[in-house]
Amino acid sequence: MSASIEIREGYSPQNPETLAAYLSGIDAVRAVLGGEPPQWTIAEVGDGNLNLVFIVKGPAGGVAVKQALPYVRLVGESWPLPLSRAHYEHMALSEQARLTGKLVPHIHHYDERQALIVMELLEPHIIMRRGMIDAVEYPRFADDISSFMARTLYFTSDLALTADRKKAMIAAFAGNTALCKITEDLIFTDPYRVAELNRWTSPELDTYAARWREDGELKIAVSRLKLKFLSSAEAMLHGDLHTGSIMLTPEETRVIDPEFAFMGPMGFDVGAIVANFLLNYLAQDGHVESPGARDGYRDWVLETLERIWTAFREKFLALWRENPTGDAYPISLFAEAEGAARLEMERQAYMDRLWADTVGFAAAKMIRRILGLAHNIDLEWIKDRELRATCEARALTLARDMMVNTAAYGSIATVMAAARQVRRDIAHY
Ligand code: SR1
Ligand code: MG
Repeated sequence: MSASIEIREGYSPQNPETLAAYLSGIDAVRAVLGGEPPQWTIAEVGDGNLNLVFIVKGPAGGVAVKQALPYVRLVGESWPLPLSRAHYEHMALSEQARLTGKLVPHIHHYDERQALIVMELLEPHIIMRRGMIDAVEYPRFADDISSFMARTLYFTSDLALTADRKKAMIAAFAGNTALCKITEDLIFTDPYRVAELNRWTSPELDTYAARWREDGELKIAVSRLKLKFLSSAEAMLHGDLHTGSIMLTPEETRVIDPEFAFMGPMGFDVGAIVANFLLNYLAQDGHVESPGARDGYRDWVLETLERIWTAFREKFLALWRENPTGDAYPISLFAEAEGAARLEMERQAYMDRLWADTVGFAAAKMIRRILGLAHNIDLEWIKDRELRATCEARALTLARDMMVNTAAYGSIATVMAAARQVRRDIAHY
């Protein structure tokens, strides 16, 4: 944590009154909203961990306004956080828009000094995590998110970029250190030690939390992952790609909130999706309305996860075959038939390594949502504490095994089978 709250000249946190006056001075926003400021309705709706979020509606349309606060909203002013995260979010959103088009919200206006982004209002889209808690199926999602990940990760990697452009991207995102530090501490370190902000379902899971802190094998495994996160600048990551960072309808998907963006290991983004699908799968028992009511939905969650990984792998490989423009694996070295065949084998091996990273990072992200500071409502909203603890114990057990025995999880099918098995194995925490 940095020592004091950032003071930026001209910056002030908005409220509904100040925001109306501010937006009335921006032609592009006035055009979207229509009418005059007194006709606009403005509500602060932020329920995330870090920022202010306003929904603004006028006679002609609406916008969403996101403004960074100089501290972590979830914790308060005792945890300062730089406003520069809006700069990195804007840069990542612009790059993601270039690479994926309509899979991210349109930006109407960006104000660097106010650390404020005015975006397309996503309506009737909802946060995916909420939809999955209500057992809503999203038939387009596997195709959309696999395209998003394949395109953003491939085209910002050394497979597509020349070394100078790749290094320029590393330089551009290198300053997002405070957001990376949150991840380094909250995902890779705190759940495995006594830390002030840790929390879990207590006393039910006290023995689990203690065992996780004493587990040398697990702490080595998570430290290897942390080293990879710290040192492997493979591609531009979204950096926080959980189901709370996705807004969608059954027909349309938008990825939001890339303020944790930086150049890091690809498996971290893919692992976030895997982790959040597994957590939702294991949380479904806590939301069952009547016996068997969620059986079909649980299958949909795992089958969609399988489709996401399979489609991602295929799309990433296709991009590599069609766009071998980077300085890694120079195509001129593999022109003849034998070289081309070897390169194809290497591509498959590359994806296998990326899968192994994905399994490890997914495990780390599951554990942090149960033993660390920031939890998932998939589990938090289970009212029956015993049932919730049982769902969480299953997730912890699966995640531990994925992290220390990653080699046993060589395919998405093995992960799906293990998720099904852990529900059968653990009847009570
Ligand atoms: C203090 S921030 C906690 C978490 O919220 C964000 O969504 C990230 O997941 C971060 O780790
Ligand atoms: Mg977020």
